Order: sequence, then C-alpha cells, then structure tokens
Amino acid sequence: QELANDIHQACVNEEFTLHYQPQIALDGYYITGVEALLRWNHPVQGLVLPSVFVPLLEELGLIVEVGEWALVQACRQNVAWQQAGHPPIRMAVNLSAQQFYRGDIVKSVKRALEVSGMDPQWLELELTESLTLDDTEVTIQIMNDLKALGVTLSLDDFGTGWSSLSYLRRFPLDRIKIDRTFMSEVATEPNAAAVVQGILSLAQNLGLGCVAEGVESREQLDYLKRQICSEMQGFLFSRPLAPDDVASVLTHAM
Ligand code: G
Ligand code: G
Ligand code: MN
Ligand code: NA
Repeated sequence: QELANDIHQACVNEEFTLHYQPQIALDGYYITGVEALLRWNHPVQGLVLPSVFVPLLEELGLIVEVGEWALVQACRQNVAWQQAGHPPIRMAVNLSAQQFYRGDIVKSVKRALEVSGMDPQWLELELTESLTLDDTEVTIQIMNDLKALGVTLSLDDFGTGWSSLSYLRRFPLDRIKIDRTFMSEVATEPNAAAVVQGILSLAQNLGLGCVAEGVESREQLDYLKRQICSEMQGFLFSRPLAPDDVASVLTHAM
C-alpha cells in the first residue's frame, strides 16, 4: 500500500544500502567473508528490513534492478576494503529467483565484476532453494555459466526446501548454508542436532563447504565445534554491520 508507493521513490532516490554480516572460521575465529544484506533507509520509518521489502520488490518487479545495484555495490565495497589494505575476504550476495530467471544474471554478474574490478574468486552468489523449483536444466545451465566467470555458489537456507538432497547432487555448488531454524534448536533438541550432523557429513562427503547460520549462543558454538563445520554466521559473533564498522573489525582481525 503506502510502502509500495514509497519503494518506487526509493529506487529513484537511492535509499537502499547494504550492511554486511561477518562469516567466521571455526578453527580460529577469523573473518572469512561477509554476507551483503540489503537495507532500506526509509525517510520516515528509518531502516526497513528486507523481510518486509524484498517480497515487495519481487511483487513489483523491481528486484532485478535493485539486485543489480546491490551486486555492483557489494563488489565495489570488497575492492575498497582490499585497496585499504585489509586481507581479501569473500563477498556473498543474495540472489532472488526473479534475478535468476527474468534478468540476465550472467550478464549482470559479469558487468559488476568489470565495473568494480573485483577478482571473481572472492564473489559468492547465494541461491535459495525456492529458485530451484523451476526448470532444473535451465537452472544448472545458468549456474555453470556463472561458475565459468570464476565466482562461487552457495545454497542458502539449506534444509528448508523439500527436495534439497537431489539438488546437492546435481548443482555445481561450492557451499551450503544451514538454515538458522536448525541452529536455534541444536543445543536443546537431540533431533535437531542429529539433522545438522547429518547435513554436515553429507556436505563433507560431497566436498562442499558449510556455513552454520543464526549462531546466537555459546552452547550452539560448542555444539558446532564438535562437528565438521568450517564456518559460522550469527549474532554471537556479529550482527550485520555498516561498511565502516566492518572495516574496523577487519583491522582488528589483522
Ligand atoms: O537482513 P535480513 O535477515 O532481514 O535478510 C532477510 C532476507 O532478505 C535474507 O535472507 C535474504 O534472502 C534477503 N535479502 C537480503 N539482501 C538481499 C539482496 O541484496 N537481494 C536479495 N534478492 N535478497 C536479499
Ligand atoms: O535469508 P538469509 O539467510 O540470506 O539472511 C540472513 C538473515 O538472518 C539476515 O537478515 C540476518 O539479519 C539474520 N540473522 C543473521 N544472524 C542471525 C542470528 O544469529 N539470529 C537470527 N535470529 N537472525 C540472524
Ligand atoms: Mn543469505
Ligand atoms: Na539463509
């Protein structure tokens, strides 16, 4: 309604911004990468979260345009941190299904890499399982074309979709991200712990990296340290941060 009107204006006025949530290696607590997360700096309401406005952008067909902006912005930010002398880290960018199928995602990614001068090896694209409900052959072809650019691919919110295991076998993935609904119960629910353990051993046997999402407590971290899991992301280590705050975390990591 009102937000829908405002969001057209937001595109014109460049009211979107990116925050970045660190991803942390479990074997030493250093930052391996960040996930870029879109925020809308609404003139009246202040910072609006993507759970509210990303579905709206999708509904209005604006996500392709805003998504292209986010890709370029994230790549430029990554280059800026490296040029400021920080050690190189991975930059993970979320893609929605519309960007994948309605836009020319391969061209967009290629362009973002070109205009930013970013080394493709540091760019990771996060795909959700909802995307893969569409034509699988087309999906695999696009994924292969993206991989040919030199970027990496991860499957986001892993475990929430209904046929995730067949995707794992067929898609050219580098990493999975375990959905935070599993992590929230891992320290208290034996069944949740068993599921996560199963996912982690599957990932390892398929040669995939793994990021455990939504790690909020010491108990969850202790559980993960007993598993074969390389990375975590969550409020325990850091909330999503404004760019300058990331720079200072990166400085302390050196
Ligand atoms: O930051 P927050 O936890 O509210 O993000 C919620 C969801 O919004 C994320 O899981 C992600 O799927 C989506 N999202 C965040 N940033 C982007 C973006 O740049 N592009 C797309 N397509 N989705 C995003
Ligand atoms: O949908 P996607 O997984 O891409 O987005 C990650 C979302 O999860 C972000 O919006 C971020 O704010 C949120 N998030 C990140 N860490 C935590 C956490 O430890 N707990 C909870 N509840 N949410 C988190
Ligand atoms: Mn994500
Ligand atoms: Na996720």
